[in-house]
Amino acid sequence: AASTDPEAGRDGDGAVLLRSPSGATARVSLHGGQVVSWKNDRGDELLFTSSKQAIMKPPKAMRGGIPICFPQFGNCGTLERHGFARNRMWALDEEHPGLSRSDSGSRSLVDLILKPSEEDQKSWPHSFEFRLRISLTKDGDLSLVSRIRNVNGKPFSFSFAYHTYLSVSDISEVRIEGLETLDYLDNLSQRERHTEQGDAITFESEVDRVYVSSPNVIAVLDHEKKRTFVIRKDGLPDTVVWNPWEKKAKTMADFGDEEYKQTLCVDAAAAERPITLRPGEEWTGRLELSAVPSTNCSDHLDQPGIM
Ligand code: TA6
Repeated sequence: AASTDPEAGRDGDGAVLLRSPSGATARVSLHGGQVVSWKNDRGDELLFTSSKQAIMKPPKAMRGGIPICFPQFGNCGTLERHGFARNRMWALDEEHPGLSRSDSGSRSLVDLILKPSEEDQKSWPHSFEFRLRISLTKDGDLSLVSRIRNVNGKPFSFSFAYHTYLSVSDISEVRIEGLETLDYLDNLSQRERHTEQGDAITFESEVDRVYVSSPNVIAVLDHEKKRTFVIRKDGLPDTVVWNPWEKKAKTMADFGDEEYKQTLCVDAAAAERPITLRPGEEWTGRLELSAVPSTNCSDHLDQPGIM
């Protein structure tokens, strides 16, 4: 079995292990800077990962967890879908030792860094520094803070998403609150613009939409698990909602035919309009995920966005 090295807080695959005082845990792969597991203090896995993910070897990103889409979201550009950041090896950010250890010796945050390789600059000729801090709050909430600095001589533009695969009991039992009446771009029909109806969103077929200018707090309610995911974002105007459903699931080698029932992607994103950074400028995009018993989710929803 993969030996864990508590000292280094790394498991046999080199992933970084985070643990909050409340007992929640998270695993971060340096491949893609990807969160590949987030568990609550009872050890329940809150993120979906495909049973088929082993089929895809690096540099291909793992199907599940939270891949990071940068510098391009989806196919809106000339690069490979969702950009290259999710397919690259990231480094521990030594500048920010950031390895603050809680009293119990386990770490609750890690700082990673990505800089473009020469290869990357052939397809995307820009110099940047992407610093990513992943942490667990004392209550076990998962926080991701991305800071992208333009260390170039000229401006550049990018799009971005935290491609979050939530684990759900049964997709037909799930609904999203907070996107009602918003405009969305439908990726199933050439990004046609539509307006969402007035009710919470439920699922009965393939969905692939970019909800534009969405609120900074939305909720995903899983009736069967009596669990609500509260998603807070900052610096990311849009929310992408995706479920491949049955037909598309069958076309994906690294995704089980029935697995569309156990997951829903709800991504904090900058997808509609690219973000432009002038030389020396830095952008920050934050995501904070909480998983709370549905009984008291309204308390959480009333709280303002990320401080
Ligand atoms: O976020 C939605 C989306 O862009 C879909 O169009 C679908 O392609 C999904 O991402 C997964 O993309 P991937 O490249 O990981 O297969």
